[in-house]
This record gives sequence, C-alpha cells and structure tokens, in this order.
Amino acid sequence: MILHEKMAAQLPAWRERVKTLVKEHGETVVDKVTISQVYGGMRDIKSLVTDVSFVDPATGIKFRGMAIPEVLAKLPKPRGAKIPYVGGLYYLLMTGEIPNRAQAEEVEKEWASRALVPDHVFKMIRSMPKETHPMVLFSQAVLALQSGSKFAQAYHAGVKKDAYWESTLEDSLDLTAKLPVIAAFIYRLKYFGETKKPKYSARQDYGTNFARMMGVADRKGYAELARLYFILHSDHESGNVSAHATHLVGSALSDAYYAFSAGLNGLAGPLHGLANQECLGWLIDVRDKFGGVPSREDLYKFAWDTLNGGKVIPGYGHAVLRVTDPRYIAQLEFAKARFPEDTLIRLAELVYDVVPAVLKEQGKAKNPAPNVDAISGTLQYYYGVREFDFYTVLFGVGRALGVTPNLVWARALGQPIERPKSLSTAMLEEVAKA
Ligand code: HAX
Repeated sequence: MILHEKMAAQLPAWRERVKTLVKEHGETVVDKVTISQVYGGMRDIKSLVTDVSFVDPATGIKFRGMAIPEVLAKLPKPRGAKIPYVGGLYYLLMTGEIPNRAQAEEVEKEWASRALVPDHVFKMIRSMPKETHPMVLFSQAVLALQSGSKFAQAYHAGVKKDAYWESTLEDSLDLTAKLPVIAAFIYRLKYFGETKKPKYSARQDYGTNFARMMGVADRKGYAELARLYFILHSDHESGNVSAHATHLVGSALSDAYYAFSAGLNGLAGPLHGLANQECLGWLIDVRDKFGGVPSREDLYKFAWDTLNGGKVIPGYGHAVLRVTDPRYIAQLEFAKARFPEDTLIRLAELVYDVVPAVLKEQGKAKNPAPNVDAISGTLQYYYGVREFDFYTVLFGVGRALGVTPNLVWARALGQPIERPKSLSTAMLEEVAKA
C-alpha cells in the first residue's frame, strides 16, 4: 500500500534524527513555565511535537511547511474540479510530500476499498433516541468500529513496538474511509428520517461521495465545498483540544478508534468545534433584523450592541493567530467565485470590513481579524445544509485527516505515554515565594 511503502522508506532516517536530537540535546531547555500558564490552560507552553502542521501566528496554518494557497494550488485535482482530492491531502499530511495524481488517486482507491461500515454501527445509531446530538451518534459510531481495530489485534498478538505504526496506519485508513458514510447516514436519518445505508462508490472521490450520500441538490458544487472544508479543517497543530485529546488517549496505546472518539468528544465543546454555528447564527440575526445586508453604520452599531451586551463577536479573534485566518480567506474566495450575490456572503464581506475596526476600537481582542469559523457555516447554508448542530460532525470528518497521521507518526517514532506533573495550590504558593 502506497502510504505504507512511503513511510517505511522514510522511517529509518526519522528515527535516527530524533534519537540523535534527544541523545545529544536532551537536557536543552525549550521553554519556561509560569504560574499563569499552569493555571491558564497551559497556553503557549512549548511541550508537544508534531511535524504534520504548524500554526504560524503571522501567516496561519502550514501543512507540512506549506501555506493553504500553496497546498490548494499544488495538490492534484479530480478532472474538471478546482478543489483538490482529499486523498492527496492525506498523502501530504502522512508523508510530507505533495503527491502526483496517481498517488492521490491511490489513496482515494484505498478509501473506497475500506468504506464498508459494519451493520451493527447503523443498527446502534438507529436505536438511539431521536433527540440524541449528532456528535454523540458520531462519536459512538467511531467507538463501535473499534472491534475491527487492526492495531488492537496486532498488539494482543504480541507484535513488536517498532511495527505498531503499521497497524495504526491500517486503522487510520479504515477509519477515515468510513467517516463520510457514517456522517451522511447520521444526517439523512436525523433530519430526514431515512434509514437506508449510504453506499460509497469506488468511481467517485471522497468529496463527491460525501456530496452524493448527503443528498444535497447541487452535488457538484457541494463536492467541491466538501473537499475544501475537509482539507481546511484537517489539522491545526497538536495543542487544540481535539488533536491533543486524540494524541493523549493514543499515547496509552489505545487504538485509533478509542483515541479519535475522545478527540470528537472534545470537538463537541462550545469553546472548540461549536463556534461555527454561533457565527452563522450571528450573521442570520443581522440579516433578519435588517431584512438583508444593512448599511455600514447599522452594522457598526449592531456590532457595538453585541459587545456592550457582554458578548463576543463570533468568528473573530484567535488564541494564536495574529492575522486574518488563511482558512477564512480560502472559503471567502470559494464563495465569491461561485455565489458572490448570496445575501449571507455579501453580509459576511461587510462584517469583514466593519468588525475588525470595531474590535480595534474596543481594544481588547489581540487579533481583531476573522478566523475559520466566521464563514464556514455560511457556505454549508448556501448548499442547503442548514441543520446547525450537524456542522461539528463535518468538522470531525475533516479533523480525522489530521489527527490520524499524527497518531501514526507518534507510534512510528515511539512517543511514550503522556504524563505531565501536577502540583497543588500550596506548592505553587511555595514556588511563588522562592
Ligand atoms: N469579540 C469580543 N471580544 C473578544 C473577541 C471577539 N471576537 N475576541 C477576543 N475578545 C476579547 C476576549 O474575550 C478577552 O476579553 P477579556 O480580557 O475581557 O477576557 C480579550 O479580548 C483578549 O482575548 P484574546 O487574548 O484576544 O483572545 P483569547 O486567546 O482569549 O481567545 C478566542 C480567543 C477565539 C476564544 C476569542 O477571540 C473569541 O472568543 N472569539 C469569538 C469566538 C470564536 O470565534 N471562536 C472560534 C475560534 C476558532 C477556533 O479555534 N475554533 O476551533
């Protein structure tokens, strides 16, 4: 299998590189830790390692060292499409190299051969109460797949530590292949009452399959959006909750299913994956209040009313980034190229023009620019996916594409169980006195 071959060839040099670094510089200090950081969610402490992606405060996410526009330009695309194959992105995240068309299509073929979801997963989802949150169904479904874990089987059969990554790669491909099927099934069941199992077609790519299984009207357009959405949401370093939770649970040698289900549970939180639905909600509030796109003055006042009401302006600001999120720009350009006259898109553009100035005037937010969530829901809304609580499931399908390469590499480089040290408040008070 193509990813296996490529990684197996890269591994000896990587292992040597890490071994030498730790052996020769193991005692070198990387960062200091302050009391505010210990109490403040470990913000900014440099204590994780990943070679898959890096968030540069000044330019945004880099996938394997490449910025979003470069990735979108260089990855091979399905014929007639403008947005690349998701399989190509997976190849890039897994191996660090831009694939050619045949290599990207090879990953797509792997997915097609692994997309069959066992019947018990559908049965389990169908048996849940109607009001169950789609993220609960999604996370449960991932756990329900665990019985097929090749890593768990290999581990129990006593496979050597050096080879853990191989069965983890198998699990990662199996899992990522099945997620679009499960997500689309949850969507059709929960909002349309359809119980039929979606079928993944080997003749279509990941995004096109997803668009068809979701049953949206403009399949071609939505396939492009699905590819873009999954690519943009795949990875954002290791410290965000979904990536870190996946890594942490995986570090106990729990397999990819246990680990990613944990990541999804974190993604479900309102401070993480839920933000996109709040942004769309805010835009819709503006649209409904003014019966369309308001004047600059009215929007300026509305934004100040939000702030004066003690609320944040959703979709703006970022913990790490200090510029407009390139993932926002990629989505805005996508919309402007396809449906520039859409009311919510025109509104989003006006907000982009007005809100950063308001936030600057207020003087609190370190970054007054929009983040990825400021527009992602708007694009889904345009294509008719208007069930807000489903948006985090879409994020989850994308996020799996980033956290699983991290898991495979963590196994390949023998990363140990994660175990930071705790202190009591009294101990920290002692530290403060010293
Ligand atoms: N509107 C109003 N006030 C804002 C703001 C916004 N959009 N962004 C930041 N601020 C305020 C903060 O609330 C904080 O105020 P206090 O000092 O009173 O607590 C102050 O500015 C400093 O905050 P910061 O250091 O600039 O930002 P943080 O790192 O603390 O938080 C957030 C980053 C993204 C959570 C924040 O900007 C925010 O709440 N934004 C709106 C919600 C949002 O868009 N969330 C999605 C984030 C994208 C993401 O990572 N998704 O997974």
